[in-house]
Amino acid sequence: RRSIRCLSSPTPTPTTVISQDDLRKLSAAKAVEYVKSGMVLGLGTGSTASFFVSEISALLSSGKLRDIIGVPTSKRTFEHAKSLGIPLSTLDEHPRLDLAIDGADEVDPDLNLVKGRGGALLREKMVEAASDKFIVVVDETKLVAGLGGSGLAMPVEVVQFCWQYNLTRLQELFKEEGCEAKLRFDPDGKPYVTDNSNYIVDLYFKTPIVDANAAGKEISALEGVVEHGLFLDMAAAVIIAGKEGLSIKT
Ligand code: ABF
Repeated sequence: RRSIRCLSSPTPTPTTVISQDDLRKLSAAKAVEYVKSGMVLGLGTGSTASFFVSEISALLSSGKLRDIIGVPTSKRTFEHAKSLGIPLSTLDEHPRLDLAIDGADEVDPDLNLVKGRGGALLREKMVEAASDKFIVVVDETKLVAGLGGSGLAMPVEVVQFCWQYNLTRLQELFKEEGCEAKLRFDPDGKPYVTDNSNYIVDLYFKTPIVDANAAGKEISALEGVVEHGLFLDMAAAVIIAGKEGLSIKT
């Protein structure tokens, strides 16, 4: 049974304008409270997770945290954490993590997620599945009644070999749902290439996915699919920052 705990918020005056970044910072700052010295930490990707990485670095510098080892979920996060001097490792060296903190693109009422619009879904899923606890940090715009229901992309990482074949099969899988499959491109017009040298096919659903478990299994069963952005039954808690304050769903 899910529960929601509402926490107090900075009391906004009528003139206070809270930006989406402010909300993401609040969520990331709350997540830091779950971190203890000596932990091996999964470091997520995306703007909210990057605020968390900066917070961890500040706490290490001030001596409030010690002996943290970070396992980044993307090359981007690796570079950011390295530039801040956070000691880093890999799943090869640390196959079990204490805690992972990451953002998400969609969160449903059962804490199932769509992730990977930032392109890092494979490493995110590997690191977060290897963590004893996975906590998600979002602003309230990420909450949906059903996954795929935002009308935005549900990413699938596919091998480059015959990507069009992969795309067609993915589209056929959900043709009754009126799903549209599109190859992701970089702003320069070239196909987007993931950290693992794969492509991404973004699935656009017209209505929320009815059975996300079944959908995930069907997608994974396609040869040529590397990973999909449905993160089901993985999150232990979601910290949500909204204009009315912070809440934690468990
Ligand atoms: C990662 O970054 C991804 O799984 C997700 O696609 C994205 C969310 O980014 P942001 O926090 O910037 O909204 O967590």
